[in-house]
Amino acid sequence: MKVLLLSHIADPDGIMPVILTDLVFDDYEYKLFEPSDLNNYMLDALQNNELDKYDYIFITDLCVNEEVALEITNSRIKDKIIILDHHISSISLNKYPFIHVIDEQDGIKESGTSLYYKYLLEHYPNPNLLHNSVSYMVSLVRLGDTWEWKKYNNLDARKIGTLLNYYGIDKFIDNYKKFLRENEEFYFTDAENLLIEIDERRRNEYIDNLKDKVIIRKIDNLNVGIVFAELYRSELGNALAEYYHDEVDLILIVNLNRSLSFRSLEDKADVNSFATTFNGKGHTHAAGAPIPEHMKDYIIDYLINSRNVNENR
Ligand SMILES: [Mn+2]
Repeated sequence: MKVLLLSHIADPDGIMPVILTDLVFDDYEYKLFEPSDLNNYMLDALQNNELDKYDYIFITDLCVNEEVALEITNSRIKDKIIILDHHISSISLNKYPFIHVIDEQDGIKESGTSLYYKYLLEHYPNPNLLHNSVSYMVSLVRLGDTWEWKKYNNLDARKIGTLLNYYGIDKFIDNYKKFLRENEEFYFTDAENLLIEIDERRRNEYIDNLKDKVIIRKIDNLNVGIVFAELYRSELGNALAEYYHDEVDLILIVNLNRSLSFRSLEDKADVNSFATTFNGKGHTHAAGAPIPEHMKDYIIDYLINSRNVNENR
């Protein structure tokens, strides 16, 4: 039985399904995508019949768009593909039998990893999955991804993201494939704990330093705190949203080399709908969007035009 997993490249919630797949299936391949790239991949792969060689196709922490969902419905793969996502922006796609977008159930917020874990437990029971280490790591990833760690003050949850940053995707996967097989209980090694401690200090300094670099602008009747930054996206967005609680409805982080991120506090703006005005999407209080196509060119042109050129030089 050959399995294909397509998942989200950006964070532990997208990466953990690769590790779970490894614990359960012998013969599998995986590919990781930014949300916008998944649709193009699927259209190409459907066109080239590339997916015929797989017996099962899982898509986790991501969802296709309507166009691709229709293509799948009219294809040979419609009975062997399952999409498990928790991004509320895709909830209307639940009308397709192979798409399961679940944001919350039984009073807990779901994540891509937690939905996939439940699915595997139900359909592919395997002794590896029953290790406490696995269920605990799944719960850490879910708490981290849904930001519920704050509610329970579970500091271990955010450590997983820190380790993913340091290990890098491939090493993170290799490390936990082995660790979760070999260990009944989950723990961080001494070296990992040291790394996490150093990172915490760096992160606090980074966030503190950006506090006075926020530019507030009114957009669509919302006060938006805008900041240019590349690191610690979620922590930064939430820290700034708290710091500017009285002045802004949401924080917009511009990472020129990657994307736009929108963050707001529980009692503040719906950033999912705000993000759609930037061709983006996500959750009610955390969303993303691509960098507008010509933004870098505009900045470069502005930079060139702003030069103080002495004509008589
Ligand atoms: Mn997720």
